Amino acid sequence: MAGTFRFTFGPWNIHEGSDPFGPAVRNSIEFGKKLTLYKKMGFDGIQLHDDDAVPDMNDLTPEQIIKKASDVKKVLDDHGLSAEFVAPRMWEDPRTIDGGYTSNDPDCRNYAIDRSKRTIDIANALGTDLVVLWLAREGTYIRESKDSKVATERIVFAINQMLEYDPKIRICIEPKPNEPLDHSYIPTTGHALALGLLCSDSKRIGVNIESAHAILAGLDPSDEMGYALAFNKLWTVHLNDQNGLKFDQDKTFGSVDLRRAFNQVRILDKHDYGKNGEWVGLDVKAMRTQKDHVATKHLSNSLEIFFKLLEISRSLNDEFISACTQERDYEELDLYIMKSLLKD
Ligand code: XLS
Ligand code: MG
Repeated sequence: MAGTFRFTFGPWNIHEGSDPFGPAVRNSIEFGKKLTLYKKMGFDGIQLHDDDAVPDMNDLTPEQIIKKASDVKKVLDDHGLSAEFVAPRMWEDPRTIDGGYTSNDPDCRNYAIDRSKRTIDIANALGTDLVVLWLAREGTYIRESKDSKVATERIVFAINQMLEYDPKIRICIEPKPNEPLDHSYIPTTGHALALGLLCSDSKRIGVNIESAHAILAGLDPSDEMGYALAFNKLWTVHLNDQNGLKFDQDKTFGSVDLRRAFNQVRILDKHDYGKNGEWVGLDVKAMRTQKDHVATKHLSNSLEIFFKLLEISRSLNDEFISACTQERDYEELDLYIMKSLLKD
C-alpha cells in the first residue's frame, strides 16, 4: 500500500476571481509567471487547455499551432515541468454554444472534431499522450432540443475520430452531471466507462474523476475512484471539495468534508495510484475574497491537507480495523477514524 504521488494543476487554477455576478478582482498573472510558481509550491506537472498552450489557436494553421506548442514545450522544460494532459476548451467559441460533438448543426460538430485534432497535435508537441475531455456543453437546457441516443452516438463518433487521428493518444473523459447545462450526457464515472466500450479502441479511454463533480452527482468521490480503479481506468484525478448541491465550487481539497477527502487519499494510496505514472491534479479555485499576494494558498493548502491525510491514513492500525470489521463493530471503527482525523 503506497501510492506514488506527483502533483499538477492547470493555469486556470490561478485566476482573477471573476464569477457570473462580478468582474475580476485580482490582476492577471501571465502564463510565464505562473510557471515559476509550480515548483516552489511542490508541483512537478502542468495540465493545460489547448489554448492555454496556444492562445488564439483558431486563427492559426495546424502547422503554426504545432510550432507554437513546441516553443511552449521548451519553456516547460526550462521550468522542469511535464505536461500531464491537454484538454480542448470546447465551451467558449460561438460554434459550441449548443455543444460541440452533440450540436444540432453539422458545421459546428465538424468544428469540434477539427479542434479536438488540433488539441491532439498540441499534446504531441508537449510530450504527453493524454487528452482530457470535460464535455462541458454536451447536454441540454431543455430535453426536447436533442435526442439522447443520437447525442451519445455523436460523442462516440467524435471520440473515434480522435482515436483514429492518432493511434497512440489516450482520452480521459471527465464526467460532470450539470453546469453549465441543466443535464449533461456523461454525468458519472459509470457513464464515461460505458461510453468507452462503444468506442473503436476502448483500451485508450479512461476517466478523470473530479471530487466536486462526483459530489454534484450525489456520489461519493472515493467510491467513484475505487470503481474506476477496478477497471484500471483511473488515469488522472481532479481533487477539490464541494459544499453540497450548488454551483461547482472547486474548493480547497478537504476544506468541506475532511473524512470524504481522507477516503479519497486512502483509496488512491491503498491501490498504488501513480504506479503507472498517473498524476494527482488539484482543480481548485481561490476564494474571490483573496488578495493578489495570497491567491495561490488554495493550491499549497490543498497539497498540505493531502499529505496530512496521507500521513493519517498510513498511520492507522490495520489489525484494529480488520478486527472491527470482522466483529462488525462499525461504531468502534467509526470512532477510531474520527479520533484519527481529530488528532493533530
Ligand atoms: C471543469 C473542468 C475543466 C477540465 C479541463 O470543471 O475541471 O477545467 O478539467 O477541461
Ligand atoms: Mg476538473
